[in-house]
Order: sequence, then C-alpha cells, then structure tokens
Amino acid sequence: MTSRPSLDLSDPSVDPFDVAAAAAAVIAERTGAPRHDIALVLGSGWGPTADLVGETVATVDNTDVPGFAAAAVAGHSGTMRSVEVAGSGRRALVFGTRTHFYEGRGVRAVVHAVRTAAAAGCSTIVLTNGCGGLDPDWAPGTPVLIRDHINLTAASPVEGATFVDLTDLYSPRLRALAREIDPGLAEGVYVQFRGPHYETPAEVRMAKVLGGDLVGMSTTLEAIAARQSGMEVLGVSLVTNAAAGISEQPLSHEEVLEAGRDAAQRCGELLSAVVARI
Ligand code: 8IG
Repeated sequence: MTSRPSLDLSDPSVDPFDVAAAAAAVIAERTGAPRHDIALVLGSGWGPTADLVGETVATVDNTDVPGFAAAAVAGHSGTMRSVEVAGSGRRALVFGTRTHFYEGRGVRAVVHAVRTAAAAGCSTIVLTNGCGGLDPDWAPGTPVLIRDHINLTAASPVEGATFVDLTDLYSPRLRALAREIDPGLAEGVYVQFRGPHYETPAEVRMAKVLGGDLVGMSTTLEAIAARQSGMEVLGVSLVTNAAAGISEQPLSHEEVLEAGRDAAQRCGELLSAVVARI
C-alpha cells in the first residue's frame, strides 16, 4: 500500500511549499481556473468590498483545501472565491479570512494563503486589514496605504539561511496607482503586534516613537512571505478605530465591524479600480 505524503503544516518534515502546491491544485480543480492572476486577502471590515471587484465564479470552503482551517474570528468568512475581474479577463483569488499569528498555529499557517496564491499563479497580492490608527485625523473608516512595516512578532515566515530583501516591500508602483485612483489616500507605517489583546496606551506611544502610524495583528508576515515568493505587494489598512489612548473611546470588535460597513463603498471602489488596473 502506498501512503500519501503528509500535508500537515505543523509537521516539521513537511515542506510548506509542497502543501501550497497541493492547495493550488485543489483550487484549480474546484474553480475551473488553471491559474489565478491576483490574490486578495480580506481583513476585518473588508468583507463587503469583495463583491465590487467582479463576479464570483466559484466559492471553495477553506476546509476543503490542504493546509487551511476554518475561520476563527467573527465577521470573517471561511471561504475563498474565484472572481472574474470585470473587463480584464483576469481571475482574482479572494481569501475571505486569514489565519492570525495569535491563533498559535505557527507562522507557516499564517502565510499559507500567500504561498498558495503564488502556487496558483498570482504575481500580485493585495493584503488588507483592519487596524488602529495613531493619527487623530484618521476617523474610523479611513483607508490608509501601507508604505512600510515594523514586525514586532519576533517571527519570520522565512526558514533557514534565506535572506530576503524587503526594500520597497510595499510596491511603490502599486501605491502610486492607488493614489491615482484615490488622490486623498494617506500612507503609513504598519506595526504588527502579536495580539490578540489590543495595545496599552504606552505601547501605542512606543509604536509612534518607533515610526509607526498604524497598529494591527496581521499583514507583515504575509507580506514577507509574498516577497519571498516573488509577488508584488499592495497593503491597504482600514483604520477602524483610534489606537488605545489616542481617543477617549474604548476599543471593541463591534466598532471594527461597524466602521467596515460604513467604509465599504470607498474601500470597494478603491480595491476594484486597483485590481482592474494591475
Ligand atoms: I480592527 O487598535 C484592529 N485591529 N493591534 N490594535 C491592534 N489590532 C487592531 C486594532 C488595534 N484594531
């Protein structure tokens, strides 16, 4: 009897790129698309924007795809979709949820969607998130382009002595394109904390001293993995709340979801216009 190779990402003897290739094969079969061109990861508050990107041709449950797990956060959907980008003939692979570092499933699980997108043929990835803003002028519902990041997780998706250049990680070309579409877009430095608790006001002040503008719990590890796989990266944050200590308001996940609903139109128009022109 032959045994199938393990596709368990938590097994150190398994190559995560083999699991990504197996996942991409399942996606190709389920969506009828031998390859996808652009990937999108939808963070907190970004769910309603996906419909504006194009027509959903197929929806696949995460649990049917090797290496993926069910959604862990309210407001995220545990599916991925194959979307025909309006007017371009290209296909987008849209992940409705992500695995967060704070879930404790390891960095491989965190970046598995990114590696799967690369294995599926994507040369560009749009990483979105909901986050806290340090600039008091950024009202909840303000989208901000990620210019650069500070990774405070003390982890890396890169294994072994592979030295990945992160200069211009967040593509200047794609940021310029996004600003052509929405000239009022701000840019900022995204600081990833481990979470899942929000920061203390002192930690938010620290992030500011370090050069940060946005605080969140995702994106940096995924962006690093995307660059390792040779993809061009666009990062867009939706400021869903003022970071702790910036305003009087206490932080709540309800506020996050509400800001997402309110900002859906502007964010959806931005995403769909960017994706159409990539
Ligand atoms: I939505 O204020 C959202 N995610 N770390 N801090 C951190 N993550 C977040 C925040 C926030 N808001």
